[in-house]
Amino acid sequence: MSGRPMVMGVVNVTPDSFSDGGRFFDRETAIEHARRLIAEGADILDIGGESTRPGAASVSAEEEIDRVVPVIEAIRTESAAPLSIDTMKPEVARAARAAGATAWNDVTALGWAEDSMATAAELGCPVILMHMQGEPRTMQDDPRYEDVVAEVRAFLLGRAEAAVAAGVDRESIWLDPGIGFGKTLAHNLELLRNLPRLTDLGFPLVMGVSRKRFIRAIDATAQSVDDRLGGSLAAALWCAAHGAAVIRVHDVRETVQALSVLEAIEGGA
Ligand code: HH2
Repeated sequence: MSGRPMVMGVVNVTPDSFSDGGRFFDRETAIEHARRLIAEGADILDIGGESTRPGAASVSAEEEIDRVVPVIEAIRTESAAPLSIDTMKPEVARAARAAGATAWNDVTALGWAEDSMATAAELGCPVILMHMQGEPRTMQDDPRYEDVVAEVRAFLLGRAEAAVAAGVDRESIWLDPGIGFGKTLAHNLELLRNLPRLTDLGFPLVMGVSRKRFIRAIDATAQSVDDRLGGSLAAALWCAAHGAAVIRVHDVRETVQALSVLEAIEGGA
């Protein structure tokens, strides 16, 4: 590995169940959070207005735009940090890009809408194509694969080729195996063990392991997402040591520190 991977800090602009103060509260909280992640060393922020957790309710494009655009505009006025928009909807990606987002992170690999591919080509920014089996609401019901690594690899390559055919610049494509998206613990571990079979596709690899449920499946005491920092760091270091280009995380400060220590050790080899 040369240099540490980029750290992508997660900024959610989704309603706060403790808040009855309406969107202003969520917005201000998100902007404050984004500032903190930049100060903690995030290389890129991933802004999302719709949760992709299993069972999460879906949100209209208008609502999503209403959530994320003011946050992107606010961050843009005070920072030049790269910002990705985490959405499956082309109209949200378009609005976010107009507001200053510099990349599109799509958990459906540009497969959600008819015009997703064409929109990505038109926006002309980096795009993250992620693998998911099924759809968020039901994806964890009973995921099955013959060979999870081969299938995820073939899917990602197929989507990358389709994106290039639709006019997306090859250099703008990043791939992500979608840890936890329609995968059992065994599937997630198999993918993590075989990262070189994904990096050898020749595209930067994005990995989202932070606070995910597979950590709870390994450590039953990690019921709450707040109990999963140790597992998140272990997985982030593994991904970094096996060629990931970007690690998507909630705990930016701790991850930057862990990656810096790994880099220092490797630098002395
Ligand atoms: N994971 C989540 C959302 N978006 N995007 C990419 N490219 N890769 C991922 O692994 C990924 C993603 C879900 O993360 P989670 O921590 O469960 O939810 P949230 O986004 O609300 O933090």
